[in-house]
Amino acid sequence: MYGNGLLNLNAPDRTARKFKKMKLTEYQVNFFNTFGYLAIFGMFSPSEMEWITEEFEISIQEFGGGKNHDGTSRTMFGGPIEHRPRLCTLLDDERVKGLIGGVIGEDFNYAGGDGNYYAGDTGWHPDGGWGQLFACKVTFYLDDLTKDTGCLRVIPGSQNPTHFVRAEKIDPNQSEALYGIPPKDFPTSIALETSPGDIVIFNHDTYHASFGGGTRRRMFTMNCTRHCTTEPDLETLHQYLSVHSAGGYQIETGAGMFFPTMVDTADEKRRIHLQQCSDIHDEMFPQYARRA
Ligand SMILES: O=C(O)CCC(=O)C(=O)O
Repeated sequence: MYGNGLLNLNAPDRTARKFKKMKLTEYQVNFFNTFGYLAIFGMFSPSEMEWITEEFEISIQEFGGGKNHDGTSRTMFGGPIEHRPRLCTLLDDERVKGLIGGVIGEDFNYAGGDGNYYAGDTGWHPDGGWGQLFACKVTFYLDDLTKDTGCLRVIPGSQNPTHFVRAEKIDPNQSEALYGIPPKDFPTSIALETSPGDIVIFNHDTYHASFGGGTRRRMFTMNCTRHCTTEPDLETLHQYLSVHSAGGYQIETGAGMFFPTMVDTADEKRRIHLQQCSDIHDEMFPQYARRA
């Protein structure tokens, strides 16, 4: 079930998998720009989700500490799509590229991501406070999730610096103390119930959360930024990578910004999305750059 009136808006994209190249409609781009997120239901077919889920499980088990997950806290690992050649191809997928490219430009930078077995609630937070559409996150949830079992929630429009949450510095996690309303029901927030294959993209500045999930809620993300050419944008990208990168987290990938499989299996088209972050990361964190 998909509430929030989104079904109609996104219904045409249930057939997206039939088309090689996906181009967002003007309505979808407007929706994303106004509300700070966009859900594409049924972007990946059940058979595609079978291999994606299998590859994710191998990745988190072998590279991500999944074997030690006991459900008491979140297990998280970096670059979830970067450890296995087939998962790396998500960055070559015309639908994924059409989605990201449609909101931040076709020459977008891929900037890693995180793979998770989540345990319990994730409180309200934005991933950034750039005050502009600088970075976005693509989310893959690998289980059926409802409003009562941990689906993604967003506060539509909260990416905008003038939104009341930001302008009035309201912490939605304090909703109970402030209004007597549990944070999961924070007024104006919506629950995006999804099944595997449904993809949600959101602006990093958009407040999001999850409530009521189990102890092994599987989810992975792809983070992306705009390709930068101006001085101010390049400065922002440096700031971004100083935190949100392998070097920022002091993780030795063996190949700088990305894990080697992502780089070693990249063709020219994929490199367009790897180059800028990789170059800047090598400058900022030469100690983690790949040795020749
Ligand atoms: O599904 C969730 O728990 C929310 C995900 C999240 O907070 C994030 O990816 O930043």
